[in-house]
Amino acid sequence: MVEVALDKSLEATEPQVVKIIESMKYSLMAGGKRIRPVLAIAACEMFEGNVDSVMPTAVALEMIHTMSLIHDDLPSMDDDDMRRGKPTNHVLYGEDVAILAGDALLSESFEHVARFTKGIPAERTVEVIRRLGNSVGAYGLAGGQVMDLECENKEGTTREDLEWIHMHKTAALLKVAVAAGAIVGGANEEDVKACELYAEKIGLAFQIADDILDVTATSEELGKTAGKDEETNKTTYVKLLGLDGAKKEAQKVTDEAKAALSEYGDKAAPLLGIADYIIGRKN
Ligand code: GRG
Repeated sequence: MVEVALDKSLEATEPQVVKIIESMKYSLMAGGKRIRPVLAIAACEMFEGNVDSVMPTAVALEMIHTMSLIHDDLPSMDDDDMRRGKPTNHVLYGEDVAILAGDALLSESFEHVARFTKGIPAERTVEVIRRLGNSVGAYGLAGGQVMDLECENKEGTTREDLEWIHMHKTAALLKVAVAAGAIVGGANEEDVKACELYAEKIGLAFQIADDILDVTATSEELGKTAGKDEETNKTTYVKLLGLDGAKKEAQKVTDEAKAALSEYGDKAAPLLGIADYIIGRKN
C-alpha cells in the first residue's frame, strides 16, 4: 500500500518538470524499508484510525526521509556514491539538481498532507503539519546534522553529545511518525506522549543498530558504504561501548520502548514487533 501511494504521489504533468520529478522519484522509489510510513500506520491503527486517513502523512514522512538521504549523501556532507544499493541522486543528476530534488520533496511533503488528508478534524491535520515542520528544522534533522558535522574528526565527543545528535538526526523523524499516526488515529495528549517515549527509545535503538551494522555488515548487505564511521573517525556507540556493550544497550533501549506501550496490550503488537525488527535488521 505504501509503495503504491508513493508511486502515485509524484507525476510530471508539464514537460518542464520532467527532470526534477524524475530525480525526486528516482530516490523516492529506490527501495528502503519504509519504516517511518509503517510506524505512522501502526500508530494510527492502535487508536482505531483509518489507514486511508493516515496515508498522506505516511507518504510525507518518506518524502522527508528521502530528502534527508539525498542531502546527507551530497559531496559537502557525507560524500557518498551509493544509497539503497543504487548510485546516489547527485551521481546521476548532478549536485545542483539533487539539492533541488531534496528541497522539492520537503516542500511537497507538507502540501501532500494538507491537500490529501481526509476524514479527520482539520485541527489534527494542522497539528501533524506543525510537528513535521518542527522535526526537520533546527530542533530536528537539520540541527542534528549540524552537530554531527561539528563532532566529525573531533576528539572528546561524549556519550551525551552522541545521544543529542541521534535524538535529533534520527529519532526526531521516527518520533513524529508515531506521534502523527497517533494524532490522525484520534489519540489524546497522554497517548501521544506514550507514543513519543516509545519512538525516542526506538530512535536510539535504531542508531545503535546502525553503528553496529557499520562494522559488522558488508556494503552489499547495507546498500551503502560500510565501514564509513571508522573512515571518517566518527564517535559511535561501538567506539564508546564496544561491540558487545552496544548490543546490550540496543536491547536495553528496545525493552524500554516496549515498556512505554505496556498499557495498550495487544493493540500495540505491531509497534512492539517493529521495535524488535529495528535491532534485528540486516540493513
Ligand atoms: C535539508 C532541512 C534539511 C535537513 C537535512 C542531511 C540532513 C539534514 C540530515 C541527515 C539525516 C539523516 C540522513 C539521518 C540518518 C537517519 C538514518 C539512520 C537513515 C537510514 O534510515 P533507514 O535505515 O533507510 O530507514 P532506508 O533506506 O531503509 O529508508
